[in-house]
Amino acid sequence: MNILHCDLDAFYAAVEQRDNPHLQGQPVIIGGRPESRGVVATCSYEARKYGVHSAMPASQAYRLCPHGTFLPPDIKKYHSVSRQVFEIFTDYTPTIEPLSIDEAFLDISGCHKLFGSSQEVGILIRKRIKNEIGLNISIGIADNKFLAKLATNLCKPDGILLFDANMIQNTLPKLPVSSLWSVGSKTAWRLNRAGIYTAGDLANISPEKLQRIVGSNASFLIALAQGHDQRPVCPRSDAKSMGNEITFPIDLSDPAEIDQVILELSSQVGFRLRQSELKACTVHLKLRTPDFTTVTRSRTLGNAIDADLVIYNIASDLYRQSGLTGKPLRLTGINCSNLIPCDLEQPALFEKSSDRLDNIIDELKNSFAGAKISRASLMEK
Ligand code: DCP
Ligand code: MG
Repeated sequence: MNILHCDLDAFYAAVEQRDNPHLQGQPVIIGGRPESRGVVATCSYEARKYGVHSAMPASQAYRLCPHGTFLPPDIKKYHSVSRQVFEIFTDYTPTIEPLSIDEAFLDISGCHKLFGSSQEVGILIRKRIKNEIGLNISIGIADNKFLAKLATNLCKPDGILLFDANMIQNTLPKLPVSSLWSVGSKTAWRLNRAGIYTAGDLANISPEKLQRIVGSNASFLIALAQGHDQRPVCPRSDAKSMGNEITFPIDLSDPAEIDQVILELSSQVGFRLRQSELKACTVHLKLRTPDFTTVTRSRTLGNAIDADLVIYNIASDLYRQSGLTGKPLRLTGINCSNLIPCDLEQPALFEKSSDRLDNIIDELKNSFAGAKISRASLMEK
């Protein structure tokens, strides 16, 4: 039981509740303004009781929870909190695979002598994040990545759960197929249509039959349904590419709104690159139209990059040159490839002004908590 999956609870909303005590225990919704066409990034568990969730149009969230407090995201602040959280992880193991701004796998095989059992390490990490950062993190513990993440989902919010042999035998078979890694709503629908509803149903099916339904993913899915997952925790620099994408709840066509999504995705990918101490030489933009046609555009640079705004400028440029500006889109994604570790990169002759500004803004925000400091260009957008 050496794999920990750690995921902060209602991350953006929890940071705002921490920094504004009058919001504690209240429904807080982070994202677009209720009157805008924006979407919900996340919301506090108090707001989830009303049916509000991530990616829902903000106007719908307002109808469900009109008394909620709606706040715009303060991405820079969340990045700096996230860095503090990841720093705590590194006190326990170097084998950390960041999945997003608030989520990571930790392989803690080597740290039992120093810190005790996996459960004790989990308890310690939860306590430190609560005491030193003021946030709740849920932690799943298991023998492999799939079961650890499943455990986190089962114990959220503010929980810790060991997915042991007893749970593999008694709990896993009863879970719906949608709990399995890579089974989205479409695959779940196809499985259900074939009479396969639970992980238990999947665990006993012949690979040949399953292959006819899900294709080459069949043996991987059967292994997961039986509680097996061989994938190692891939620390930072093993990744070949890093990307994030968003499928919109309703198609978007307004170039300003798409640009805003590109900015958000750039900051997510930039964050992951910096967390992994990697830089990218190629930026890819992926656009999918309502008829599922996927268009990708990419640009390879002479230097390696990791700053949000540099990624954004390239991706936004690719969007404008894509021929799809103003056309409806159902998905937008950004992927960075040709990754190199930061310490292998040739040092730039002159520090780029955008990087320097990133650092200055981070420092100011850290020194004056709650202050509204941002780039004018971002504020205009
Ligand atoms: N996020 C976003 N847009 C989404 C999903 C998430 O901007 N469609 C942002 C806001 C979240 C953060 O990423 O706070 C982390 O995502 P999670 O999926 O971990 O969601 P939360 O941490 O908010 O809630 P949970 O307790 O379910 O983990
Ligand atoms: Mg989370």
